[in-house]
Amino acid sequence: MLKQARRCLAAGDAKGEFVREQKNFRRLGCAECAQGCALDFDFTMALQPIVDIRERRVYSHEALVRGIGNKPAGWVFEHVNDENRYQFDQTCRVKAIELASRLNLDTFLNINFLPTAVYRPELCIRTTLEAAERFGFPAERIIFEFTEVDRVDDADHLQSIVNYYRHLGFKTAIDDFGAGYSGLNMLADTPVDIVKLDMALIRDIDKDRTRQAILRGVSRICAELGTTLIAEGVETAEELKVLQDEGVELIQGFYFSKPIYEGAGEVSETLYL
Ligand SMILES: [Ca+2]
Repeated sequence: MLKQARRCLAAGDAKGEFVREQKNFRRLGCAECAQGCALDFDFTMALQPIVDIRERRVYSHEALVRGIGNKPAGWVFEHVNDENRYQFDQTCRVKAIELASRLNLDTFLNINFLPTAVYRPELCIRTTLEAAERFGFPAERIIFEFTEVDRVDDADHLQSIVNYYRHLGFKTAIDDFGAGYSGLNMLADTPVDIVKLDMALIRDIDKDRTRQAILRGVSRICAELGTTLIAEGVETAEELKVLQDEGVELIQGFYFSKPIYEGAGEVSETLYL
């Protein structure tokens, strides 16, 4: 895939394909990129398994930022601002891939990215491809999760990024589906491989007929679209039972495992229903 991706990059450059005029963003992003400016704070990753309950194995691990010494993600994000957002996004990818490689992960790797930190998709993906190559982690096992939290006015920009990543062979996922701006209109405008159902729709779903109805609806939409559904934030066996009965096969949440600081964690066989 790497070779194919590189060919696509070259072809894209030559044809000017996917290159969109994003003057303000491009100026900031590429200048930082060229200077290779380092972040003035350090951080690392925790990994949380996403479990395939049908196959009874770990399907993927989501990389989640942590401060050194397992400081919470909030501590890290306090250090991110408009000036370093691009560098931070790129560094997140490299750190996630480096950790996955160090732990010899044989699963997929979910990486969160900030659409607002990607200026020109064809340039901003290079660091990721190079990290995959350098650390020997197969790029085709990377899943990019995205959510739009702060810029709803540029749906075209988001679509161009997601389409480009898919074009290169990466899997893409809408994160926190059903929360904030990650809703049905995003799914309608931006075809993806995976939808991650937000934890607020999962919480106490076993006691809540409304949430069960929403789950059935989303599940049916995903089945019709050929989109994979992941349930996030599953905490109890009762919640898992509802999801399993509805045919959801990929589960993430404290029920199976909390994020493990710089580790991959194990899922106990006794937790499957
Ligand atoms: Ca996520």
